[in-house]
Amino acid sequence: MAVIENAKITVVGAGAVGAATAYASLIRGVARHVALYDINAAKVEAETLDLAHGSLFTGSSQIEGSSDIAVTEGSHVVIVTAGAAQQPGQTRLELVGTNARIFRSMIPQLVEASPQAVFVIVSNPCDVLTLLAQEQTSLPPERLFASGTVLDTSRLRWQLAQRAGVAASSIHAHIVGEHGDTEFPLWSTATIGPVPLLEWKPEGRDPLTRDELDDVAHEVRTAAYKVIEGKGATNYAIGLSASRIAEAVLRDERAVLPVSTVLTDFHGLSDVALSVPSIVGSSGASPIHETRFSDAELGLLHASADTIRATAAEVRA
Ligand code: 6V0
Repeated sequence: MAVIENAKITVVGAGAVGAATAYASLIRGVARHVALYDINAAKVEAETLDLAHGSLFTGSSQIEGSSDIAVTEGSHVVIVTAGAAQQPGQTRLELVGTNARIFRSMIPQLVEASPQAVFVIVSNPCDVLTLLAQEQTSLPPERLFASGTVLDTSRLRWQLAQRAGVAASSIHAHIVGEHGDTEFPLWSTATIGPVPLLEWKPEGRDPLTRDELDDVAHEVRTAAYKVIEGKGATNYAIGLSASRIAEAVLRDERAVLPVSTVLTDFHGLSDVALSVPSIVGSSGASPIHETRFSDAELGLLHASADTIRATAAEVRA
């Protein structure tokens, strides 16, 4: 596998999340060609024009957009953000019926247009939709996965960075499980640089306590509700997260990111999509089976899997 030259990414859905993903991809120079596709012709045309008007400042990346699915053809990465968004007070799992219906007709068409692409599902609930889309397309699991808890992990590291007085990029800690209410941090293996998290001494204060870590986990789990309450959607951080995943694929980075793939024999879990630390490169995402879990963390991972399975079963019924 190799770095993809002259790459094309497609962002499906030109709403708050899709537009932010396209914008982040353009300003980060993730791909030479960025395509935006939405069934709402006026919206996709307006967003594309607005993005194109900044071309002078986005290097050599080019943007095109359309309500014709042909615009997506030949993509190397397809990021799917289409569908209804969470309303204030609504959980991600409550969205599932609407978005599963949209996916049933849309995903096969996208796969037909870009048969070699890596597909990244962002629409919520992203784990359940990934599981259903995987069953529908029979693409290898590494080539169809969700952005999962990449965003939540960024939220976690930002929170810890504030408290620990160190750069977020030097904090090695992941949120895993469902991208939703049953997600949790892998505290047992978290470190700051080489130092176990609970032994880290922030300048001028005592080490972080278990209670503080519980507060952090709670803040991360409820972060989206807070943002949606205030502005109606979350979009910038997820846009950056999705474009970061595309970058890892297109540059064949083999970066460790907690994306959500359909698992096979992962600590006793199979046939369910969940986020776990995974290697992301040009062939897609592969879960890291050697990831260590404490007994309690493994219990939480299985509980998260049960929630996703139960929701998927309701949609299939
Ligand atoms: P939005 O602003 O309503 O945009 C959705 C867009 O999808 C609209 O422009 C629709 O026209 C378009 N659309 C609907 N059906 C189709 C279709 N069949 N083909 C093409 N386009 C279509 O929603 P927003 O952008 O705020 O959210 C999009 C999705 O992302 C929602 O499901 C959110 O819940 C989800 N998010 C996922 C996150 C994650 O971390 N995984 C984070 C934030 C939001």
